[in-house]
This record gives sequence, C-alpha cells and structure tokens, in this order.
Amino acid sequence: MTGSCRITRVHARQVLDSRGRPTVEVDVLLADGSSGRASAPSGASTGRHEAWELRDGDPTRFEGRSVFRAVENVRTEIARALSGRDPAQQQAIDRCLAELDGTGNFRRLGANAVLATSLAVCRAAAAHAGVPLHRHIAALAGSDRLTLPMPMVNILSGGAHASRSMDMQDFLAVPVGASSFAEALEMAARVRSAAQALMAERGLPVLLADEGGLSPGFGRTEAALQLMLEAITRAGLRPGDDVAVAIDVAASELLQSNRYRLRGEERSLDGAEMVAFVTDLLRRFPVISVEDALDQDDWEHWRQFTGAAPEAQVLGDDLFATNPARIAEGVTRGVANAVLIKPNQNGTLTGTLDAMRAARLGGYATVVSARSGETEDSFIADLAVGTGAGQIKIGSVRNAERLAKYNQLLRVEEDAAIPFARRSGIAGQKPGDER
Ligand code: 2PG
Ligand code: MG
Repeated sequence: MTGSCRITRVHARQVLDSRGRPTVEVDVLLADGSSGRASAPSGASTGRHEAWELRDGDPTRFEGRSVFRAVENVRTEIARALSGRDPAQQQAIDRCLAELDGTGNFRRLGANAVLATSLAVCRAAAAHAGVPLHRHIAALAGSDRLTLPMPMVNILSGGAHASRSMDMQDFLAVPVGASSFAEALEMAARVRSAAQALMAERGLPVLLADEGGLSPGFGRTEAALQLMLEAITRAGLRPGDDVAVAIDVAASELLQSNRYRLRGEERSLDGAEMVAFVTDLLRRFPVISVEDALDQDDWEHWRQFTGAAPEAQVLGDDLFATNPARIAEGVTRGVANAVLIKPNQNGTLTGTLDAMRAARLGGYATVVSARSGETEDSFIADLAVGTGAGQIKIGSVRNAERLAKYNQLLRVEEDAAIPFARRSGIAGQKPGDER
C-alpha cells in the first residue's frame, strides 16, 4: 500500500434503491483526487438485533422512508470528524464513527449513514493505493485466501419479498457441481429459466418478486420444493449433485403469539413442531442449507434444530445480525454452523470483518449477503472475495442491482490467481463431497 493521503471531503445524498425507496449514498474524496462511493442497502425482513436504519418518519415524504436526516448527519458531523484523516486507517475511522454515534447500535447517526461512509472510505483507500477493492479488503481482513464464492441464487420467493404469497421467503439454487464461478452462475440461470417456463406452462404468475425471483404462491412448502427439483431436472442438471437447494425460512416473520404460523399449511406450530417440520423437509428433499428456521430469539429450538440437522448448513441471519457477540454466543451454545453476513446489520466494515472473524474462530461457515433492497453498489462481491467467505447470496439473476454483484464476480474471476471456492465453503459438506 502506498503512503498516507488525507480525506478532504465527505458528501452524501439521498438516492433510491431497487424498491424505489430512499437510501444514503456517500462520496469520499481524497487530497490526491482519488475517491470512493458507496450506498447502504435495506432489508424487508429486518431482525430485531440489527444496527439502526435511520428514516425520517415524515408521512408526506416517501411514506415516512426518506433519509434526509441520515444524509445531513454525513454532511455535517461525520464529514467534520473524518476530514484530514488517512482512509487507509479503516479500523480507526470505524472506531471514530462508533464513538461519534455513541449509542452502540448507530441509533443516533443512523447505520445507513455510517455504513455508506465506512464502505466509501474503503473504496477511496483502494483507489488511492491503486489496488482492486477485493485485494484492499483482504489486507484489512488479514486474509490470505481469496476465493470466488459459491453463489446461492434465489429462484422462488415468498414471505416479505412477495406479499407473503408463500410462508417461506427464499428457495435458492446452489450449483454445487460447478467448477468455476461462471459455470455456477450459468447453471443457476438455467434453473431460473426452466422454473419460469414450467410456471408459464402451468398458468402460474411469472412476475418478479423483490429480489428478481418468481413467486408462484404455492400454499404448501413442499410444492415449491417440488418445483425446484423439476426446474433443475428440466435444465438438464441433476438435483443434489449438480444443483442443490437452499431455503431461507425467515421464521422471525412467522412468529405470532409464540407460535410459528404457516398459513400455506394451515398449521400453527410450537418450536419443537417447527424443528420437526423443517427436519422432515431435509429428509425428503436435497436441501443442503437452511437459514433462519427458527425465530431470532428462540435459542433453545435453534440448538435442537442444529442437533437434528447434522448434515445441513444451519445458517443464522436474524439470529446473529452480523454481530460478533451474538455469533460468539451461538458458538458457545452450539447453535448453527454458518453465519449470514450483511454489512448493514452491523454498521461498519470493521465490525463486519470482526463478525466474520468470530464466525471463523468458531469454525462456522460464512455467507455474504445482499438485502432485498439494493442499489447498483457491488461492494459485497469484493467483500466475499477478499475475505474468502466461501459463499454469497445476492438474489436472483435478474435486475441490475443483483447483476451488478454477479457481473463484478465474473470480472474478478478473470484473475486466474483467485480460485473458486466450490462446495468446500458450505457447512455440513463432507470433504468427500468435493468432485
Ligand atoms: C434475508 C434477506 C435477503 P432482507 O432475509 O436473508 O434475502 O432479506 O434483506 O429483506 O432481510
Ligand atoms: Mg434471511
């Protein structure tokens, strides 16, 4: 990395995300003329333990969702605090942002303001050093194993991303048989097209859900899983061997009065019954990864499910909220074996890297993830590569905000020195599973 250079300007503006909702974009300018730009994504199925997304709450502006206060916080307090600082000192800058906020979860300045700033600083530092973003991130993370991640690609959507048309939020294709990232993406695209053709033939709607997935609105979860298998086969691929299935139950969204309400099944389950319900799906379908099978505070049933699914990747999203302390608690309690990594759940890049370190220390797999509300910012693609995360979840292979990330990974793959992680990064996979 080259010598130090100073931040001369930090500027922010309100832009729109993929749902047409406002979000924060930040530009960081350096004395040598280099710069970095980044924006904050936004979830729909947001967890209780996430860093605070600051919205104005004025019903006359974007239904209360404008972010002018967060933008103003960047332009004033944050800009003053960062002016003259060395952008290569990411840890010190992120610590300064946390101290300036002072609340522990960015409730005052807004995690959207802080994260966009933190990522823009990182980009500016990489530009100044003249290195690709993923290499700069690798240096910050102390990582010496850069890899192209295995993608988990959304094919069918339900839950909060598709007007609750199905109980479970995501049905994803995991191209476990692929030997390069490009091949994995092509397999997933074939499955996506085959699913659409099957649905059209059956007179089902083929309009896009929030992440570009399809939303057949099946009542029963097994009907969606059945369609996944048919789509994989129709694409000329072998379910389980070439392409496996992952699901995100997003169970925190299902909990009502302490019971999991599965409208499509016309059932309402307690925690133990929910564990049995999901475990049964694992037995009957080639599902290799299950995210948020239980509520974000239901530690006990999380533990039971982890024990009941020894061969699956048991992935915590709302449960861990990209929070190092919650991840460490999960490791201590023997809960889950993989962590979803969403930078805006944490609030800073350094905090996100700390969460990934906590996961790795516990022997947990990591899946870098987009949010359902995204912009054209492709930062998470480089984050997944630079940290050697092993897996990435971006959404479907539709819509420019998703393709910005997939296409960045295709560009990075031109660097022959960076291998494809294949299925090795997925928790629960035996070494012999590698083809
Ligand atoms: C999730 C994400 C992405 P959201 O639950 O994993 O699919 O959704 O961004 O709405 O929280
Ligand atoms: Mg999730």
